[in-house]
This record gives sequence, C-alpha cells and structure tokens, in this order.
Amino acid sequence: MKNGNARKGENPFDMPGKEMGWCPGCGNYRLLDALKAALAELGIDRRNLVIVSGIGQGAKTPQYVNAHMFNGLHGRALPAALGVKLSNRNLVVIAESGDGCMYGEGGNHFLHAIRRNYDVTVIVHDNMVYGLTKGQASPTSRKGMKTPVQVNGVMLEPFNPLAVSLALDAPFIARASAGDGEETKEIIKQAIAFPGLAVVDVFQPCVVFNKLNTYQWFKENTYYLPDDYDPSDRQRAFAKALETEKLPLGVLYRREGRKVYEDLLGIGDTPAYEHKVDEDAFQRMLDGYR
Ligand SMILES: Cc1ncc(C[n+]2csc(CCOP(=O)(O)OP(=O)(O)O)c2C)c(N)n1
Ligand code: SF4
Repeated sequence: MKNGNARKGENPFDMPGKEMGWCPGCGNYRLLDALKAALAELGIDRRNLVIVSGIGQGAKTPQYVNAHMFNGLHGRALPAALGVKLSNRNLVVIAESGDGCMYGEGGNHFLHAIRRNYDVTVIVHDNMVYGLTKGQASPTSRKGMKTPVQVNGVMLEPFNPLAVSLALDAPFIARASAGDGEETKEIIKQAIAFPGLAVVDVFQPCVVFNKLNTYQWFKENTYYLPDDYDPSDRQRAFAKALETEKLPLGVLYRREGRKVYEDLLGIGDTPAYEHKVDEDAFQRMLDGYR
C-alpha cells in the first residue's frame, strides 16, 4: 500500500522525504494537499498547530503534516483535541479521521463535541468504507453496497453527518469533495478560521476497497450549493442535508455567536503550562485527603 515518498517541499507544512502509507490514487493525497494549502494561505504558524487523529487511513494524515500531532485510539480524536484546546486555547487544533473513526467508534464523542462547541475543526475523510481494515462497511456506506463482510449488501441507511450536526446545532457545517482540490481548500480555510466547532465532511475516494463510490461517482452524485445560498438559514440547511438524489457540497450552515466551551468554562488565554501553582493551597488540598 505504499506510494513512495512525499514530494514537494514548497509549503511550510510539507514533509519532503517522508514515506507515505497510502495507495496510489487514494483521495487522501488530495485532501492532504488541500489541507496544507489552506494552512499556508491562512498564514498559520506551524508551531501553533496541533493535528489530532484516531486510527485509520485518514487518521494517518497528521503524520504527513509538518506540525505538532497526536495520534490516539480509534474513535478518540475529539477528546484528545479537547484536552489540547483546554490546555492552551491559543493553539489551532484540527481533529481529523475517517468516517468510521469519527461517526462509528467515535460517534459518542462526535455528538458531545458538538454539544460542547469547543473551537476545533473536525475534518472527516468520508470514503464510505473502513479502509485500513480492508473494506468492511462503515456508518456512511451506501445501502446495498457489497463488501467482504456485508456479502449480500449493506442493510442499513447511511448515517447523515450533516443532519446530525445540524440537529445538535453545530455552528459551522460543510461538505467537500477531495477530488475538487481548490474548492476543498477554500472550505477548509473557512472552517479553520471559524471560531467554534466546525464540521467538514470530505468525500474521499478509497480506490482499493470502495469500487462503488469512485471519483466519477462523487462527480455524478454531488453538486455545489449556488452562490446565492444563505448558510444562516437552519431550516433550509436541514432540507439540503436531507437531499439524497444528489448530495450538496459547500458550506451548508454557519452561524456566528454561539458561545464556545472554553468561554463557558472561563478558560483564560494563559496556557496551562504557564499557570503558577499555589504551593500552600496545593499542600492544603493534599492534607485534606490524609
Ligand atoms: C476500538 C477499535 N475497534 C476497531 C479497531 C480496528 N480498526 C482499526 S482502523 C478501523 C477502520 C478505519 O476506518 P475509517 O475510520 O473509516 O478510516 P479509513 O481507514 O477508511 O480512513 C478499524 C475497524 C480498532 N483499532 N479499535
Ligand atoms: S483509503 Fe483506500 S485507497 Fe486510500 S490508502 Fe486506504 S485502502 Fe488505499
């Protein structure tokens, strides 16, 4: 499954010479390029960036970005991202994983991250399959798709991340398609710049284990929201999220002003490592447990 070494070296987030673990043609490469271009264009200092992930093919992404990273357990990107953010809210934090990792194993964390609304960008590599474990159905697999495990076809309707995010009042919800590098970059830029939890579901073809949802399939089954689309209209966004004939791409919903969890908790700008410890108070607390 190796595709040689990462090329380039013009972008501060590139890692020239780094060996890549993805198959040739995988949509993850395009998503990675869009992410790095977005970060560079936003002028983000890579020393202030932390990318957190779970386990899977998409979850390898932070290993290929020249910045800080944390690779956690399957489905556990978001609690780790919350910990990073609360320890230093000045950091730019991105949580990145596959659809299985984020919506399946990590589903509970996904729901409660939205309820909390901390300032993290959630990028989901949605290839509608479990890539790393060789092609079992994921929560977003299309009904009827045959896999080595679902030999008679997937029985269930796919999980709808956009509708669920809207129901929980995520303040920024978007969908992109990795095959469209320029558009994906622009959507990711908006998501990272947004102050609050931003969900970006990105269609990412798995060219080895998903023969149904190919680059061509995504082209034929998606369309971009028109320029006059108003993303602040939640009811309209719901109607769009429920469309199945063709799947909308773009910023589906955005609403400024929802309080972030960091503010609800009263977390200040001083990072945890700079906090002064009151030795006497600490000792009194210890004594209280004796
Ligand atoms: C709790 C737990 N369950 C299952 C696994 C095995 N496992 C590792 S990766 C993976 C699927 C990854 O699929 P997805 O998150 O969709 O990412 P992709 O590889 O497609 O990018 C599974 C089931 C695990 N590591 N931990
Ligand atoms: S997601 Fe699919 S195409 Fe991409 S690296 Fe994994 S198995 Fe290969």
